[in-house]
Amino acid sequence: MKDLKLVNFKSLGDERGGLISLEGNRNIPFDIKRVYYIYDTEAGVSRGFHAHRDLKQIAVCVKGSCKFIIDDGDVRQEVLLDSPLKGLLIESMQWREMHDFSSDCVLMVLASELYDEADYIRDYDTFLSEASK
Ligand code: T46
Repeated sequence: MKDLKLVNFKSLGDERGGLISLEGNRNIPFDIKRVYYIYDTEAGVSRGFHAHRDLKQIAVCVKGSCKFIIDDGDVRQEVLLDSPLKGLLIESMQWREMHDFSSDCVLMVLASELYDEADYIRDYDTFLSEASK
């Protein structure tokens, strides 16, 4: 697998506080069609456990932290997201798991497509078989 792609965002903040601007096809490498965020995750809860056939996403912990595992069917890599200044690019056909959410974690995700359950692969063996094609 190629190295995980972390995108560093430029802070436009000043003495009043922080400000980050995210723009499709500028500092986000796709047209942004959907934004969602995950928050108030209970202690010990893990999420994800799926891949997407076509979807690309950028995940940003705008508050707190959580750990991502990204698996291309060959190599599993782990990354801690703990800053609003960095985004993890999640490519299509990458299995993802999210663990170790801090109690204050707000995980914002920018997505290249509208929600489509048919794009999900929620079974790991099916993912491995599609990833090896
Ligand atoms: C991903 C990781 C990082 C919708 O109806 N619309 C949406 O836009 C989303 C994201 C979810 N949903 C529904 C589907 C499920 O019934 O909300 C429910 C929870 O979704 P899910 O169990 O897929 O959530 P996570 O946290 O496991 O995964 C989410 C995204 O679904 C997924 O695309 O990459 O965050």
